[in-house]
Amino acid sequence: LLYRAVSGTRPPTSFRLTEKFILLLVFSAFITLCFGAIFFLPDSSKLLSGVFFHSSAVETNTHTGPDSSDAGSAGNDDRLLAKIKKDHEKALLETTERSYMIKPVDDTALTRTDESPDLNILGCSQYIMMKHAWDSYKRYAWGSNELRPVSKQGHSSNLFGSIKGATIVDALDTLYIMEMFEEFDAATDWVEKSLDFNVNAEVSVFEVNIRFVGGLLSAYYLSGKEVFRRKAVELGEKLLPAFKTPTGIPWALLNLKSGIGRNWPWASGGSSILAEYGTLHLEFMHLSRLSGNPEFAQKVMNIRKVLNRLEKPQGLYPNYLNPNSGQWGQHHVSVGGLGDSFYEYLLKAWLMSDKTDEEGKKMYYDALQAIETNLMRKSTNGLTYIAEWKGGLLEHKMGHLTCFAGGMIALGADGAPGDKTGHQMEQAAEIARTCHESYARTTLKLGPEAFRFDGGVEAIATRQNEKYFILRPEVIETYMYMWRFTHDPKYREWGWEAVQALEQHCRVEGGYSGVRDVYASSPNYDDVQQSFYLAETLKYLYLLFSEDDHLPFEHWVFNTEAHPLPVIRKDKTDRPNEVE
Ligand code: DMJ
Repeated sequence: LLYRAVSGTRPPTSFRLTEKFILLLVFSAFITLCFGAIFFLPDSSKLLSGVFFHSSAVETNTHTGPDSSDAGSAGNDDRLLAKIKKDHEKALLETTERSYMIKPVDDTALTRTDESPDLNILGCSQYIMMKHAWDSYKRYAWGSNELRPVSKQGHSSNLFGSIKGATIVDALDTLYIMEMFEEFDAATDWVEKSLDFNVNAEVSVFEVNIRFVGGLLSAYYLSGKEVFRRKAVELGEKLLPAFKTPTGIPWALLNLKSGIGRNWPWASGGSSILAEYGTLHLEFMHLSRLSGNPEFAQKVMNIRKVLNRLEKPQGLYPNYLNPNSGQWGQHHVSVGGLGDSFYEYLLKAWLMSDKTDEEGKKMYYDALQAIETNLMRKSTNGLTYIAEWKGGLLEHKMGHLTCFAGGMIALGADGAPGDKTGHQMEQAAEIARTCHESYARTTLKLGPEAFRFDGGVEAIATRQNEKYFILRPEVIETYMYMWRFTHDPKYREWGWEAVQALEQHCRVEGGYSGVRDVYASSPNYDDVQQSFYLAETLKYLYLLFSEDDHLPFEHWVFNTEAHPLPVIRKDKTDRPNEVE
């Protein structure tokens, strides 16, 4: 594929360019030689044997290790293959040597107690990807929120105001889970010395909550280091003024110093957004638990009260709600952007409460029923999708963000009321298939930001501004849940396809970059390595190829940024497997 992409972009333009043509042939032969291990694979089972991963190891070392000149200039096939083998063996040894145990730090944080299995080769490749993403961030953007992997410098989004280090905090638990303890210790040291929330700047309450509070909480529960608990509670307290509205529905934006909040100017008449105010619950319940301050829990429980008093059109939750009047704004409903993680948190609140939060459970299954009735549709050729709803009219578009719903529905299927478990598992599998198609139907084999089911197309982006891919996790997240619940090998195969596409089209010398058009013949980089790539995409890939009892769902619930939070047990005697 890479050979075709490279040679296809530089065709000789006429016979007079013979010299260029010869140069191109030499170049192509060189590329073929270097990546022969990938291209001569005859079938997917060989792919799954990790040969592709070998080249990752070489690339990692070329960017970071002292041997880089070797690998970069190698024209000799034998030398190159020997190096690939050596690097691979080294990487495999490192990962299999690691103990692979995650120890509980308190009475709810147990993950596993059995013997440590060897990390399989596929999990190992995600470790190598994480290493490249992390090392690049560390080298070029340490302390910044994110990395610009092409221009090799820091990148700061205004979502975090002047808080720094989003990638460090977002990546903490992935580093821990992959047992990259040296890197984890460096990140911990940065958190201790440099993570500062005393900033006179406006932040997104939602983004800061899911990435920073969520990241710190997970790091605390995994490692037991007090600094993470302290920082999480400190930041949580700084977010509390966001709830100072007549209804208690929080503002989207908050100045952390003045405590003054407001909403996004574009959001339907000053409304707050469902996916933002509805995605605080898990973290805030844990903040109350860890701080002893009930205020966090009270704030998020009040959000539910307000929602439950409101009439819902067709049982659906509009994305906009005015925090002053407590009335819905524009009737736009979406399981993708603006709505998505609200539904996710209803289900996960119930699961995280050890299935005691009956209100969350009812709200989730009722909402899912309304979504099925009003938004879920099947295309002419049988692809199930979740459309968007605008004042009663359907827009036959599904966002990449919406693809998380396959995993969510699978996670909730077991508790579905009536005898709907099988039905919901089928829905989840169909959504996973549709989202896989959205990747498979592109040139780069990466999914567009949104794809449509109208005008004769299915699962294809038709608008230029919907063709980009920013390293988002949702499709891989769904593969991971589907794999855990079904063990159908196709989910690992699909995940492996994504690994190959990421390596071929997003990996650059300075990290991983998003691309502007997944239908283009070669990548046009957006030059951003999103922090959620390390927090979510690489973590879900790693878990997809790990054993099921690594962060088992009975003990852990993932927040919407893939930060694992322990189930809060209702009764200590109910935990025979847990270490006291
Ligand atoms: C992440 O920050 C979270 O998953 C959020 O819920 C939605 N978007 C991004 C990743 O795409």
